[in-house]
Amino acid sequence: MQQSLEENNSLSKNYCFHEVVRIDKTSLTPEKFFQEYQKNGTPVVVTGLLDSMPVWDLDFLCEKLGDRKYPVRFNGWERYKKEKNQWDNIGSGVESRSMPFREYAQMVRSEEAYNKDIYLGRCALKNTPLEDTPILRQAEAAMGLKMPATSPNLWVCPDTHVTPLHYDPMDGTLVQLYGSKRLVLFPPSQTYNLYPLSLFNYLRYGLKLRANYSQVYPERPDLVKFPRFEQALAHRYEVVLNPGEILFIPCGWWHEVTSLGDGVVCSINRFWHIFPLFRAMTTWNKWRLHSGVLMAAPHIASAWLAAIASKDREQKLRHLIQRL
Ligand SMILES: O=C(O)CCC(=O)C(=O)O
Repeated sequence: MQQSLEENNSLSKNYCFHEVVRIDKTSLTPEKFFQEYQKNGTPVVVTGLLDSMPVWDLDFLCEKLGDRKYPVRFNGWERYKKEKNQWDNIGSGVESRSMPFREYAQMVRSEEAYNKDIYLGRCALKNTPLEDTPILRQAEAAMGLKMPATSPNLWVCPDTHVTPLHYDPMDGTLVQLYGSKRLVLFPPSQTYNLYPLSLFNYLRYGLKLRANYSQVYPERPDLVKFPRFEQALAHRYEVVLNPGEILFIPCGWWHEVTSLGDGVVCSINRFWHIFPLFRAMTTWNKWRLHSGVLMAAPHIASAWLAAIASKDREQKLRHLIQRL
């Protein structure tokens, strides 16, 4: 990856950042993707594979998903004034309400979603008309991706939403479909310098406050509280993902995602089993997270029992599976 001399226009503007390499479909082969990116776990943006994708705007999504219900996260803006270790929940742990897609689309159109930072995040497209999009399947095949761990997930929000700095326990592909997203990334080696939330939160709060999230706000870091973050800044990567582009995010890579655009922003992502096995075995961040989930086992078990006993069993169980 080449070093960019461009200055970062964010609050940490005194620091350079590295650029994520972009590779066009014309020079991509599954072998090249494996040798240069997947084998070692290196992020890359692939361009040109989705040029004939339909426009995934709100009208298109309402037509395809209309009355299907999805859990929608009510973040609210107040939380961003507090330290993250004072938050009640984070990411998939945020309180959500199930609602028809059409109702969420109306919230985006009326700006209620913007005013209250309401996010339709990580909603499985399984069993919907959008589960299997042939162009996307061909794109994944062109990258040589073979072992999906999940179905595609939909992410829809107004511009300005920020998904806080975190990492995932699997490889991921983030496919940008409408509007753009700016991602700030740090390699797994910087975990200690990014002050992850404590693993002990799992014992106290279950999956609400997960340890794969950083305590630092990378755009306005408090270097008195988090002095080691200054070392992480030397390893900062940044990329703006535009419609039709696919970002490969290897397991353990930290990323913060800011939605950009004018109105609605839409992406899908998918998680993949880590390949090759050697990288899966040696990615410490993955094991760190799995040990946290074990610590949350009593909370998870009681939530499942409550869901099984509830009248709305199917809906609640589906919701719990998504939160895992
Ligand atoms: O787009 C987002 O808001 C978050 C996506 C993400 O974290 C991922 O694809 O791993």
